[in-house]
Amino acid sequence: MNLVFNSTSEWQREDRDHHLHPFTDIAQLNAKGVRVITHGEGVYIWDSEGNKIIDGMAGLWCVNLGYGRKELIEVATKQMSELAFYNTFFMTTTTPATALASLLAEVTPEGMNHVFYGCSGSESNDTVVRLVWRYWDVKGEPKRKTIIGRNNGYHGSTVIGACLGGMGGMHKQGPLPYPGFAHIDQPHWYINAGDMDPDEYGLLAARQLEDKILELGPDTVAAFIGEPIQGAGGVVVPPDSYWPEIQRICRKYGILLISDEVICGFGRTGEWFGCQSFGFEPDMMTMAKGMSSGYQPISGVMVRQHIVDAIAPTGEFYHGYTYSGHPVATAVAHANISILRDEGVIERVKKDIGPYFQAKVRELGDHPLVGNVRGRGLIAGMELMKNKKTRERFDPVGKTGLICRNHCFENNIIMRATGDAMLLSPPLVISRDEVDELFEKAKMCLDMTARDVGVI
Ligand code: PXG
Repeated sequence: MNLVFNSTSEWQREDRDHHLHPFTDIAQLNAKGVRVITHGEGVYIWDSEGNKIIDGMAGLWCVNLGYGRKELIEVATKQMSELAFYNTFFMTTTTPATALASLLAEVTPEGMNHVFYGCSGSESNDTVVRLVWRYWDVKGEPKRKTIIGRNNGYHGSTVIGACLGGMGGMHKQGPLPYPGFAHIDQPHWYINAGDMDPDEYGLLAARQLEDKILELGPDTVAAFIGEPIQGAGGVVVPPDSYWPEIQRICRKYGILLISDEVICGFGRTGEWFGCQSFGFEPDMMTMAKGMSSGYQPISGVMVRQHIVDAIAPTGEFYHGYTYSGHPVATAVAHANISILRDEGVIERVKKDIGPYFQAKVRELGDHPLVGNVRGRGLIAGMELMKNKKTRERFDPVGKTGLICRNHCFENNIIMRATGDAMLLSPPLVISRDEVDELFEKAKMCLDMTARDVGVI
């Protein structure tokens, strides 16, 4: 079987003929031809035409240590030769699976001492749901089944991930969400709040949770799940008042609070976890992406002690994946987290490169197309507006974002578009010079977009 093709057009042909891509308009892709990425180093990737591209999205919000870290490659190679696979079912473990669990207990918030492993954020959110249901069963409150998420929240693409999330497009393509999943608004101050004080709006947005709990009946609600900063939904940074109020409401009605840290976890916001940036203490956290800097598919749910204590004495929990705690993935994640810790990568996001990046992105707030800039650490969103003075949006929303994304594509910078928000989430190891390059290119693409849509 010939697995190696010689030219971009051959790769494109084979890809078109045999590969179904995630979240992709197939006809559109086939008309254009796929871009073939061949290698990466630091914050750059290269395509099969030799273009060097600055990756403002760290792969897919995940390559926190950047591409080509030798230590991670060596650890994977060594682990594969020692023990490429063994499972963690049936009273067994492997040394990397346990070593990583122990390290995770150290770097995650106080009181979180146990991890349940998966291979993707979606899988781990399925695990969260199984754990939530089990918890309330063993606590003697089996009526508590409903989980509340948020519109435009993203928790993955499995059936349950899509139920937890609030992506209308995904829901429409299935009979989703299933009963037992409910949603409140996202805390999007700029779009929803007019001139209201952000903290006042944060409280208002959080109180929708209380309204929803009362509407559903407090004794039927099991948990609330949210991303500290919504990522795929447009880098929606809630006002500071939001999360403490959400926590207060969860505690008041005794419902579990879940932080989906798949994007925010492992340093993205300048703290180890997003919940620490926003001052709340979840009962469980979903982690993936930055857990291994994307070098291996791995995820986990961190579970607070009181949940473990409730479930542990009650017999078998019928849940798990063949690759839960995969030895190569856990070995690589262990090396990745050790580097994040020992090299002070997250400290640097908090004190140096994060503030530098945020100052730079806020300069783009002066751009005629950019109505709102938001972010923390090394994550940012810029909302493109038809008229920033009157906060008039483009119609339809999304077309301008796509135009901008296409300019980025042509000019060798990766930015993601959600609606008309342009998003950045570069590797945490990005240098100041690379941040400068990123924003030079971003501004150029914004200028081109502004000309296309007649804003300058
Ligand atoms: N939770 C959050 C907060 C995520 O961002 C998932 C769960 C699911 O993880 P997996 O590993 O199953 O994909 C995610 C994933 C985008 C994009 O276009 C974002 C994600 C995935 C794919 C595309 O922004 N986030």
